[in-house]
Amino acid sequence: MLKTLILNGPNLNLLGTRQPEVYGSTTLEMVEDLCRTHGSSIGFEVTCFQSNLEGALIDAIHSAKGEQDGLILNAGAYTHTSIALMDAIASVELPVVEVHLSNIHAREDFRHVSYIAKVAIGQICGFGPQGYTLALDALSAHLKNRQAQ
Ligand code: CA2
Repeated sequence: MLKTLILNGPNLNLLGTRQPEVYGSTTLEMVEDLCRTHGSSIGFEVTCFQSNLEGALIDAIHSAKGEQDGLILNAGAYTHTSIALMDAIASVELPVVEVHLSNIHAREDFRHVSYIAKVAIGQICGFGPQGYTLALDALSAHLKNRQAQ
């Protein structure tokens, strides 16, 4: 069984409780349940972690090396600011799929820049919670293609 860590960054613990017009009414717990269920249906053991702290997210990325086959990351607002998270991803050499609930390219200019995109295998945004299951499918396909080569 393949293993993946789903990481959610700052303020995503508030999902489903505020700003439903932007981020929907699904809670983070519901998103994580969806990921575990969909993950196991396609052969993934899914671990979930959320933190509001940049350093805790970096530690989780470092710890994934040798433990996980890939990562799914919604870095929240750190997406647009964190060279440290980008460096952490580059250092572990694991495939990372970047996810955003909202379409960051249709929002304010400052959300159009992603440091994560520079080191991710791809980005999924604008599909709400379904973006996480699409990311699992994309990671699965990526890992299978790599095995076949
Ligand atoms: O669309 C996304 O998933 C974002 O990563 C969400 C971040 C935002 O800064 C990024 O530009 C795009 C914000 C997460 C805040 O989540 C909240 C959820 C409910 C209520 C308040 C904030």
